[in-house]
Amino acid sequence: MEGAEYASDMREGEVLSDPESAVADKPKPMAFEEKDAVYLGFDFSTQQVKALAIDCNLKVICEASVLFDRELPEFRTHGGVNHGADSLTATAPAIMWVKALDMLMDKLRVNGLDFSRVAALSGAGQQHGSVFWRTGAGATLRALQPDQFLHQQLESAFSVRNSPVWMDSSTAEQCRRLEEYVGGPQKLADITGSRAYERFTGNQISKLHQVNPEAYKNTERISLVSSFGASLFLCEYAGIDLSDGSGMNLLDIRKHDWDQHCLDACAPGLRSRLGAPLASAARWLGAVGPFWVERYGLEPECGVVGFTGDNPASLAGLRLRPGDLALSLGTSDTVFACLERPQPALQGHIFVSPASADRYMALICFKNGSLTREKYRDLCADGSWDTFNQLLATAPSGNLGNLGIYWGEQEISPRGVGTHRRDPEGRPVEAFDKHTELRAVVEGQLLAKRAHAERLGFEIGPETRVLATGGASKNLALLQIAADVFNSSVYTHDVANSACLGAAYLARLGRARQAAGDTSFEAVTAAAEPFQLACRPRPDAQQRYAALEAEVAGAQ
Ligand code: XUL
Repeated sequence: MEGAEYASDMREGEVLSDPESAVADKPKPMAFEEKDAVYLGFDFSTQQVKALAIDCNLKVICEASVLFDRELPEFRTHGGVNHGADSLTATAPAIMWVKALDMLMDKLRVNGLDFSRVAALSGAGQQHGSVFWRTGAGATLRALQPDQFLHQQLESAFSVRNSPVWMDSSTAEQCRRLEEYVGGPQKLADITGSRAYERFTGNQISKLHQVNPEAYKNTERISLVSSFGASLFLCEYAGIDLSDGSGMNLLDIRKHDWDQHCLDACAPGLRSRLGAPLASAARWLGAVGPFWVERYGLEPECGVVGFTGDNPASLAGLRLRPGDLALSLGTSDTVFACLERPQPALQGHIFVSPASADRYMALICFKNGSLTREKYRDLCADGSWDTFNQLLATAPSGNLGNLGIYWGEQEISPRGVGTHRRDPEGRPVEAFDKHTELRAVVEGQLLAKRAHAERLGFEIGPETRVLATGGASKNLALLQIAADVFNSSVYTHDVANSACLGAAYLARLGRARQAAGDTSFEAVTAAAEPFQLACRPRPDAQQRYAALEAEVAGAQ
């Protein structure tokens, strides 16, 4: 029977009966006066589910969150995740996310949200995680009863109880096979925006099909965490958003369709299980299901806009425009950039942009971020950021040609480990004095970010803005070096919950487009608070860093 089922797999170009295809016939959402409208953004993140509501002036009017470990202890997660004995597998129970949503909605109500004002909602999900819906679950979604909790009704909706999440790294074998099948890692990156990564969903599905073919066979639909969230609100399966779908190693990021070769390499019958990807960014999917109207008092016209990944939603929350780059300086450092002409490479990722499908975003994760800066603060500056900054100031920018790479942890971009110091002639050296060391740590990290971003197609121009977020964005000495390295002004903006906020912006964008056609993201977020200028590049910055830049690019 399995063979017959696989033979019916749909091919490229074939029309799927997806809830989205019915959207065009639905009435335009005119039921709310814009001045009263509220937009809700959810974030199904790793450790918690959060939501915030904004009004028509983009002011946050209500927030709530549910922390998995603390508020749902029965699932025994650590940081929202269950780690396998092999230390490679990482999963989370999909039903835990459902139960958390039941609780979150009640908290929003208690916190005073008037659900009848919500004109549209959207959301973000931790990227790459997958939800496997058991055969028949679509019918259950359509028949949700408002007098019961969601989690009571969806208890047996999943063919795989524990959903693989982004921290999983158990699919090295599947990654190797996929790259081989499509003609090598760069070929796969050219199609899907990334070489094969263990956490990417195609490889996770491939593993599931191999180790648990029965569960795969009993699966009628596979969602990302994002489209799973949208499906709950729509009470029907929602398509996968193009931006979040770019984190699967399955989507052709230029054709906006699944790549048949990649599907074939991962598992049979995959196209029909994934459904058609959404046709545009911030896609209006239709109205919330009757469950939400009757249980929470949402209006029947309240719209669901395609949910996206947490990183794309953060890019929207930070309101990056083409030519901008965001530096998120946290435990690990992340670079986001908004691109028009992407060049997929062997490091970093290219995703379709969350706000307009003809643009792209680059995402590069660096494992050695704050922990490295803190380690050298402790070693060279007695644990004091003030001393750290004073020492930084005593070494000139460009560090007289001295350069360091500090990968205390196995680095992701690029793969590597160890500490490497070079003198101005490029000779390896064992140690630097304190001020040279600290400058080498900071300049090395920032130059690597510039090299990786440029390799993915990021072009620094006169209009480029670097937006710094995260703990280290409070450090002005560090931001000045960022301004000099990127030869661009650096801005800061305290955006708490950028993914939730971005999702709320996308909800507003989706509704505006549905009502009035081609509205831009910039237009619907124009009222948001502007960024604050932190530092301008010094006039000779470019010249000071030119030689080092070339050297760092060669070492990455
Ligand atoms: C990005 C990634 C993580 C998750 C975290 O590729 O794996 O940032 O999205 O939620």
